[in-house]
Order: sequence, then C-alpha cells, then structure tokens
Amino acid sequence: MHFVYLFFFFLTRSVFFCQVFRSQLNISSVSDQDAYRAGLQPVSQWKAYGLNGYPGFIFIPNPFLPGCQRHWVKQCLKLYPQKPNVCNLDLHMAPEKTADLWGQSTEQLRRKGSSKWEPRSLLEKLRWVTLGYHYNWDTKKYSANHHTPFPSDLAFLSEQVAAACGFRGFQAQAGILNYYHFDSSLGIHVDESELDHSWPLLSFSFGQSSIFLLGGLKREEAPTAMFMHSGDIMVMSGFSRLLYHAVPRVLPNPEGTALPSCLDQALPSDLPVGSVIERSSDEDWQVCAKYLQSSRINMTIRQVLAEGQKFPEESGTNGKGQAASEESHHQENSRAKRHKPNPDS
Ligand SMILES: *[C@@H]1O[C@H](CO)[C@@H](O)[C@H](O)[C@H]1NC(C)=O
Ligand SMILES: *[C@@H]1O[C@H](CO)[C@@H](O)[C@H](O)[C@H]1NC(C)=O
Ligand SMILES: O=C(O)CCC(=O)C(=O)O
Ligand SMILES: [Mn+2]
Repeated sequence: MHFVYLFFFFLTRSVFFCQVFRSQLNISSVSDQDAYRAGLQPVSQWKAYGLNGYPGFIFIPNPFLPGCQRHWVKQCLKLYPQKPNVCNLDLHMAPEKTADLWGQSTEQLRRKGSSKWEPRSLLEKLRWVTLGYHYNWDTKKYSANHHTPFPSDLAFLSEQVAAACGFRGFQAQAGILNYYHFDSSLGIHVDESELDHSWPLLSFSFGQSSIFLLGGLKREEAPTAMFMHSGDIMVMSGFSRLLYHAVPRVLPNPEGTALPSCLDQALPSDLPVGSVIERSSDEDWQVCAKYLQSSRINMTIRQVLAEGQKFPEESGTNGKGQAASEESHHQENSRAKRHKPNPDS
C-alpha cells in the first residue's frame, strides 16, 4: 500500500504545486429555476476551477442542492441498469438473469456487514452501464444501430451543466456509468470514440472518493493528481477533451464517516414545478446507502455526433462478442481479482 502512495508522490504532479485558478461560468445561460429542476444550486453560487496547463478542463466542487445527489445515485442503481440499457453482466449472463439487478440484490445488501466474505450481490458485480448510443468496448465504437433512448432526467442535468460551462446546445447522446469498489481502478485511456470532439465530456462522481489522474496528449506525460469527492463535476473540453486520464484508486471519503455528509441531507419539503428530481423512499435509500459505503459511482456523459452529423456506413460490424476486452478498460487489482466471485456463478 505504501508503495502505491510513493508511486504517486514521485510520478505525478500534485495540484498543490500546479496552479489552480477560479474559472468563469456563464451565469445567464441557466435560469435558477432550471438549476433547481436539475437538483443544482443556482449557477451564481457554484465555484469552478481551472488548472494551468490544461485549458478546457473545469472542476466544479459539488454544486448539488441538499438531498439531490440521492436521486442520481438511486437512478444509477435501480433504474439505469434496467433494459434496454446495457451492462457488463449482460456479456456473461442470460437476459432474464440481469432483468432486475435491484430486486435480486436488495435483501442481500440489507443483510450485508456481519461477515467480510459474503458473496457479492449482482448489484455489487455491476461494473458499467451504457446509455443512449451504447459504447462497444470491443470495437471501441458507437454505432447508429445500437441506440436506445437516453434518460431524460440525466439529459436535462447534463444540458444545464454544459450550458453553465459555455456549451449551450449540448446533447447528451451517450453515457457510461462506472461502478467502483475500494479494490477497483480504471486504467489510463483517452475518450476519443465520439465522432465530434468539440463538445465537452461531463463527469459526475457520487459516493466514496477517488484519485483522478489527468495526463497529457501522450501516454508518457506525467499526470496531475486530484481528488474527486461525492457531487463533484469535472468537464473535459477544448485542449483537455482528448487528454489521457485514469482512476488509480478509490478511497474512503475524507470525513471518515460511512457516507459523506452531503449524502446524509434530506430533500427540501417542496420540489419545483418540472423538477426531474424524485423523492426516493427511505427503503430504497437504505439500499443505496449500504451500497455506497464501499463504492463510488461515476457518470460520464458525451455528445457523440455534431449537429446533423451521421455515422459513416459500416461493413459487417455488430454488437456481439464484446466480452474479451471489457476487463482491459476497467480493472481490479490482481489480489482483489483472486477473491472475486465469478460473475456467472
Ligand atoms: C452566456 O450565455 C448567454 C445565453 O446563452 C449568451 O448569450 C452569452 O453570449 C454567453 N456569454 C458568454 C461569455 O459566453
Ligand atoms: C467517470 O467515468 C467516465 C466514463 O467511464 C470517465 O471517462 C471519467 O474519466 C470518469 N471520471 C472520474 C472523475 O472518475
Ligand atoms: O470514473 C471516472 O471518474 C472516470 C471514468 C472514465 O474515465 C471513463 O469512463 O471514460
Ligand atoms: Mn474516460
């Protein structure tokens, strides 16, 4: 473990030494009412930061209203993994076995905690879910014929955040949701499969914290390390849109409590007209809270095509046979892997 931290110390630049500056948001592009509907504070109250040497990178520390992160967490665990969306378990299991991950896991999750070596519930075996244009991990492509409707609540949230960052007209067309536990990591990569790179990539973090490494245009360049905590939003645009990045570690939240305090807050008693935020039942939240005690969820939202752009005609690729390379993007350290139950079992 100490080796890991020494590794970061020597090979990464820390934001402490690098210059962080306040970055301007466009306050007039999102009405306070639309911010409230998305579960966000008015944009005038957000803080946003840039990093010297990384133009187009914007970091927004948790701009969510009290209680509102819970909605997105519940959607990521209960709703978004449902068909017709696609998840990693679909690659190994029959469709009827992955139809209701939530229903099949709630009892096991509620009971969890007495012994460390209980088998993981299906929900805990979830690694990724794709939305909209479904990313094909094997061909590293999106395609016209592998598309399902993008969730409207998440599209609305994404449009508001993009507009605040100066990207009015952003369309949420593809989403990759990543589910991490304390033993997971995400290897170094660039998100370049989208056909248009002039729109930003939005990334939302919930639950436990992580170290995020932001590298350069070349794989060899030393990265800058930073923490991502629950509610934080990261935007990669312009020069920073195609930078290498990775998530080497998931860490307990800095308050040292089971859940960060921003997830303990309740929703205000009245929600605005047209709110996309739904009140979750206490019962549902108990399951989400249990899950998040050792997990982090990241939602990444992308616009794939420019306005009016179409996918090029393709010859003979289809969405099958993706299983092989799935693990190469989303890894677990080898020690954890040996203890991990087979997802088919
Ligand atoms: C901010 O947004 C408004 C409304 O969309 C737009 O008219 C204006 O040009 C934007 N300002 C900047 C500095 O981008
Ligand atoms: C969140 O997940 C997306 C998609 O897998 C990834 O591109 C992004 O870098 C992640 N963001 C953070 C802050 O971990
Ligand atoms: O989990 C994260 O914060 C990053 C995820 C990511 O880089 C990706 O999904 O492409
Ligand atoms: Mn990425």
